[in-house]
Amino acid sequence: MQREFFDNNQCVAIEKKINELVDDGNAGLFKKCTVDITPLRSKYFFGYGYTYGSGMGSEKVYPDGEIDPIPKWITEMIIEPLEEKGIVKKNWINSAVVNDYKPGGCISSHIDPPHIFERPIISISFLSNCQLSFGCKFRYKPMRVSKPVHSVPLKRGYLTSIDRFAANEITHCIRPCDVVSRRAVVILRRVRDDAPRVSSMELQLSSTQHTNEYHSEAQKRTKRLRSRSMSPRTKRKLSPLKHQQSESISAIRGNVKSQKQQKTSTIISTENKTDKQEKAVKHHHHHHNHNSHSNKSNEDEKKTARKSTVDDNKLSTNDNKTITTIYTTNLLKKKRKFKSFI
Ligand SMILES: O=C(O)CCC(=O)C(=O)O
Repeated sequence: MQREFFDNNQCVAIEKKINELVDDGNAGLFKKCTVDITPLRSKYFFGYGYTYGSGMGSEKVYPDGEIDPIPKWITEMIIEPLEEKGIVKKNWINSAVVNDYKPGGCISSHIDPPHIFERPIISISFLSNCQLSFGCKFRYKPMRVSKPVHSVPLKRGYLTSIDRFAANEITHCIRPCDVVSRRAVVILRRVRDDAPRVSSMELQLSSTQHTNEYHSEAQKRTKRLRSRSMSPRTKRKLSPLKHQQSESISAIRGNVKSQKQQKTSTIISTENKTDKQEKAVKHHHHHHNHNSHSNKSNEDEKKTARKSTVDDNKLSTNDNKTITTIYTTNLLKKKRKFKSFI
C-alpha cells in the first residue's frame, strides 16, 4: 500500500529534524546500540534495536535501556498523524528506525525478521525519490544486483506499507543504482512482545569484544575538527595521530548463513498482485533459484548466497563478531583497505 502522506512543507520540516539527528549522531550523543554506521548508509534505531545474530532467525532485541527512546519529533510529526489517520492503532508503533543513505547506498535483500517485528512494516521516504525492489540477488566484488521481480516507487513524502506476501514471502532491498542522491527513510514498526532478547551476559561479551567504536569515532571527529583550527606547530606535534584522524569506519559482521535465506526468500508480489500472478512469480523464482543446470552455477549461487550475508546490515557496529575496517582518506583514494580482526 502506498499513499502520499506529507506535503513539501512537512517534508522540509522533517528533513530538518533528520539533519539534526545526524548531527547529534556525529557528536556522539546517542547510545552505541542506537547508531549503526557503514560508509554509504547510517541507521539510527529508536525504541528498540536488534542484533543481526549468527543467522537468519537468530536476531535478538537489545535489552531495555541500550537504545535511545523514540525522539519526540518522530512521535509528534510522524507517528501521531499515522494514528490520527487510522493507519495504525494508538501506541502500536514502538520502534522507529531512520536510515540515511548517501548516493549509491543500499540495503541488500532481506525479510524483516518475523519473530521480531509484527506486520505491517511502514516506511516514509524523505529527501529524494527511490525505488523498493523485491526479489533481487546481490553479488559482491564487484557489486552486482539482479533485476527486481517487482518494484515500487518510493517517492519523497510517500508512505509505503508492506504486509503478507510482500513482507513475508519475498525479500526486499534498496539497490545502489536507485539511490541517486541522498535519501532518508523513517521505518515504523512494532517489535513483538515475545521477541527474543539479548541477555545481559551476551551484551557484556559483545561489548568486551569491541570497544565502543561509535563513541571513539565521535571523539576522532571532534579531534579532527579541533586540529583544523590548531597552529601548524600543534598539528606537527599531533602528527602521529594523523592516521587515526583520517576517515575510519568500524564495521562488525554477523556470521549469517544466508544460503538458507536465498532458498527460502522466494519471490513475491506486492499486496495487490492476484494469486495467479503470485504463482507465476513464484514459478519464475523457483526456476531461477533451483533449475540451475550446471554445478558451477549451483556453486555460484551458493557463493552469492554467502556473500549476500555481508550486506550493509551485517557490516554494522552492533554485533559481536567484529571486523574493524580502517579506511584512511588516502586509502579511500587509493582504494586500499586494511582489515584487522578483533
Ligand atoms: O529504505 C527503505 O525504504 C527500506 C529500508 C529497509 O528495508 C530496512 O532498513 O530494513
